[in-house]
Amino acid sequence: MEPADLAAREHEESGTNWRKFFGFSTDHKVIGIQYLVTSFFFYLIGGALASAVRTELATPDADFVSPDLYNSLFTIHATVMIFLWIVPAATGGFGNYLIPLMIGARDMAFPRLNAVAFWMIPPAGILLMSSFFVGAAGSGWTSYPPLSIINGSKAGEFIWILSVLLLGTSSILGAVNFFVTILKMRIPGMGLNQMPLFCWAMLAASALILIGTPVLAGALILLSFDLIAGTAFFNPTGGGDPVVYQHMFWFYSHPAVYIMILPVFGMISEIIPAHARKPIFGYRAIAYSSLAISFLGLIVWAHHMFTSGTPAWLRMFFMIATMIIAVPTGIKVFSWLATIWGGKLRLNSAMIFGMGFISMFVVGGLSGIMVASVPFDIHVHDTYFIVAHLHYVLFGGSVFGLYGALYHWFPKMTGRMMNETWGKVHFALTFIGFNMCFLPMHKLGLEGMPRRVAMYDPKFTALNVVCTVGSYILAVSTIPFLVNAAWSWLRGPKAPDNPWQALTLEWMTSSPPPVENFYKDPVLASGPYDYGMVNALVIRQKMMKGKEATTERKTPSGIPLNQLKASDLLGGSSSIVQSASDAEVEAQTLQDEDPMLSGGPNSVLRAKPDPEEAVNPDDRQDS
Ligand code: HEM
Ligand SMILES: [Cu+2]
Repeated sequence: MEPADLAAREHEESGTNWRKFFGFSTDHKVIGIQYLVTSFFFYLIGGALASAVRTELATPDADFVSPDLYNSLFTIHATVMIFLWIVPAATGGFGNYLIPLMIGARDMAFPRLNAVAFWMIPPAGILLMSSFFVGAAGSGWTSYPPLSIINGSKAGEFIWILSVLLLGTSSILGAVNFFVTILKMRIPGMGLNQMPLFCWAMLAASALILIGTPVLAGALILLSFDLIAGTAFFNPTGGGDPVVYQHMFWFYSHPAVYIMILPVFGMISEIIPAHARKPIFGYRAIAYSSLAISFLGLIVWAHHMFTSGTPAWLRMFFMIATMIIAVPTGIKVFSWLATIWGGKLRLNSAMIFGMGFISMFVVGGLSGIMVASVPFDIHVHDTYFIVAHLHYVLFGGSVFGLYGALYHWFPKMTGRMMNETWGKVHFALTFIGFNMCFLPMHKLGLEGMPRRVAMYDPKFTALNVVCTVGSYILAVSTIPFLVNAAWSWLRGPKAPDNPWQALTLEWMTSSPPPVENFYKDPVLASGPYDYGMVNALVIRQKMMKGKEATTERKTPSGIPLNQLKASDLLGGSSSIVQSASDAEVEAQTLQDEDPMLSGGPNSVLRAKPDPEEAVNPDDRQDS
């Protein structure tokens, strides 16, 4: 296309046609934003339900709502948060928006299927919310029979099943699309080991969706027969077995926690190196640990059933398998920390949410290892300890990560920058509110406060008040975000194409990108995380030389090399980086002394160019 055309086209698009967001679009970027906005809307609804739950729990008696309504409130709260917020936002939202851009494709493999998958979500959500008119489901998001078959309104329960079936179908259609797109549509030269880590994470999460969700669908369809047709698959009064439902449910729903966290792990792996200005530590370790988590995630489901009469030898297996998941998870956490370590951190909103993610997720991971241990779990099962654990991983983990990702990619999606000050206010309120709301629940649980009950022993009142106040702070914390996002989208300063100087391909096109993503086919000029490589290494080499030669070698401005401070090295015309000749830079290409420990280019853990199809001819086998 001629430059003149480009300008004209850009103009045409920048008069952003907002109507496209309300119609059936097959553009993955429009669909991604549709997912994000819709799921955020449901997040607000889920949050309102949570506030109602916490208001009820501010006092030991059931005085704000009836116990029945309370049951519906926490059931629909959890269902909305999982199936209408985190899963669609993390996979459908960011997955759709980012994957084609990151791999240099023009769209997803099946654009119409993609739109169909999205358009199943609003009706499912509306259906679920409307069930409040007939008495919404109230047996918990797990919907265990026989309770769910006899409890409350059959209509509400049936609507709940239909809604989750629709959402599950949408999720499966999305996963097929991600799978094919990632495997088949990467630009030439991008081998699997040159993919951004978000794509690896989405590959692992999509595998879980494809394997797990059909099993959930099976369980729910059988449950609906028990509910309305009087069959007895799970109903013990007719000879059915409720524990079979639990197995089928958790065969999906344990992997589901990884469906909710793996994509966020991927986002964190993009955000941290970009704002720490360092190559990611352990590329392959992070990539393959996603696959390991995905596999292990499939064989641990019965850790939710330690108290369901599961035989001892089986509990042993599930306990050990569950604890092993801490290994690949720890590999990721330590790799992120090593990436941050010694980095030149930019503490903007995206990064502080990213770092908040790491710290809060680790708390949830540690309580996870605790509950994985059978003797401990028998004590805390069905207490507030579990509620604390799951919120540290799902809110402290997934939601913090999603916020970080929203700040990070907002400029790309909208072409506008967000306000940093309000971003930090948002973080501070979220962090304080979150910990105030959920930290005390560990203690409540250890002292025996049961979950899913509207009333409690008055001795628990004080801590419950703290939790409730924390939840109100959390509710308020969304206001600065909403105002910031809306104002920035309409009025914010224009975003450059690559405001973070990031290296993945989505930053190599305009902000927002044109309809077909790239004006010209993108070229892989560097690995996805080669941040600060040349400068950082030149400095390092120079300092090594400086040490040997003591005072003899000086910078052009006369500072002996062994007395250099980092600030002397960065920027400025007399800086040592500038004084290195190109040849010198080239000669010292990017070797780190210890490949085992290095996060740099010769790290044993780093992505290597694929000799079969590398872009750089030097990396080719035959050249
Ligand atoms: C080191 C990793 C983890 C371990 C060892 C672990 C272990 C466990 C165990 C054993 C339970 C069952 C406790 C019980 O019901 O008595 C549980 C519950 C739960 N976990 Fe984790 N977990 C881990 C990570 C995660 C992650 C990453 C998420 C989500 C992002 C998550 C979400 C949940 C949820 C939602 C529940 C409660 C389910 C319910 O009963 O409603 N967990 N976890
Ligand atoms: Cu689990």
